Amino acid sequence: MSDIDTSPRTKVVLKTEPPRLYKVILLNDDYTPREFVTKVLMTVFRMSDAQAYRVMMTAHQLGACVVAAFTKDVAETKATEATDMGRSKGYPLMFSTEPEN
Ligand code: TYC
Repeated sequence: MSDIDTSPRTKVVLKTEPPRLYKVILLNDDYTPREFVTKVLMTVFRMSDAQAYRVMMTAHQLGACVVAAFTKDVAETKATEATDMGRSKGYPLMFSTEPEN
């Protein structure tokens, strides 16, 4: 047997951070019909009618409402899809994204 010590002297510590989440925010406007906003929330964010109505009314009354949080890609895709549904009908409906924390 050799006298050479071949045991590793460095310890590898694996650190994985959970992915940063991004909020999707619904912004109020004066033109998009309430029922249409509710329908978009149900379609894109899979909310119940009651949930979607509550989120829509919160944005209507306060100016904006957090819809949900997702990974960056998913948040941006959903915000674009929801904004485009309004644009396709000529409405200024707007969804934005921002990092959580
Ligand atoms: N304020 C709009 C109206 O009175 C309805 C509306 C609610 C639009 C929420 C956008 O994010 C919104 N018709």
